Amino acid sequence: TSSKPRVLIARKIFPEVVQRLSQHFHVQANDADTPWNPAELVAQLQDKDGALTTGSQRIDGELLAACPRLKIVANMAVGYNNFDVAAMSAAGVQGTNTPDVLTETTADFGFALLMATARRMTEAEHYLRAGRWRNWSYDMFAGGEVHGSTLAILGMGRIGQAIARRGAHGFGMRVIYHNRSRLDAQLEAECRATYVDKNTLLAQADHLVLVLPYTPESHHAIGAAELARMKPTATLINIARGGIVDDAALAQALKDRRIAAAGLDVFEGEPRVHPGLLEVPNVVLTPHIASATVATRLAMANLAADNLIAFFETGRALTPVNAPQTP
Ligand code: 8YV
Repeated sequence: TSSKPRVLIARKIFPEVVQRLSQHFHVQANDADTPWNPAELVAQLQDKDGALTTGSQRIDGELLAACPRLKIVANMAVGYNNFDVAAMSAAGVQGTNTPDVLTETTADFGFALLMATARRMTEAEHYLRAGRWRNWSYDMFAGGEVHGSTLAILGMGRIGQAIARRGAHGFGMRVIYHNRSRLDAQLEAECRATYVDKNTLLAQADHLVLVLPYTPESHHAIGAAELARMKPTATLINIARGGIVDDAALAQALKDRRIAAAGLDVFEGEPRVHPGLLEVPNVVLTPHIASATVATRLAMANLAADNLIAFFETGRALTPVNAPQTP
């Protein structure tokens, strides 16, 4: 009936989730593989009560001013740096994300990227595919050790802890971490992780994994100065957000072998990639796929949908990221 809330699905998602949402709402869905630009998004959103977005859609004060009916935006991502949370709260708009459902899958990928980077897997595959493999050589693609090495984690939330567990329990790694706040003693013991300051983390890392949210404070948390503190044999893994690493500084450090290698799933200004990163061999590059298993992406879409359904049925979202003011 016409009393159903109007919901925009701003990116193409699983047809079964669109179907589910259609049972509760008047749904309008973007069927294109490309995202709407900001002007198109506003045009589609201005008569909607709710929206399902992905991490690349900016929800800010300007957009909210043009969408007076909007009450909730459900992000199909755990990160929500695309939200201007203060502007949403002031406008009385609920934001939600998709925590927990992607934790283990994303940690698996972080570990895969760490191992591929340490053991130079993609570089070696390119060599093989290019028909250059002729002989065994004692130092052919000799990389860095994973088991028994020091795993350094910057950002010790759910995903950071899941990576720590893999390293400590599966690979006998010594785990150190830095975070805005220290874990409680029981969690530290479960993760077998030791809290250190950021400079100690940088200096002692054999493999430094970034799993922190992108905020004004974490912008370029890893730049030239931080890279200079790392061991020349160290690797850097970013599965968090582009912008946390200064990609120009990283490309230079990789070129100069200031660090051994990097594994990157996220990039400043993605889907563009800094040209310097494409030129160096000692980097493993993937197109923001750490949460991309069929099961996890479906769980993320369903949790975003469940947030919309619960919010309109009960007034309460399941996984809110803010407490909007009531206008
Ligand atoms: C998403 C992510 O696939 O959850 C996150 O924060 O970065 C990924 O899982 C991406 O943001 C699209 O929403």
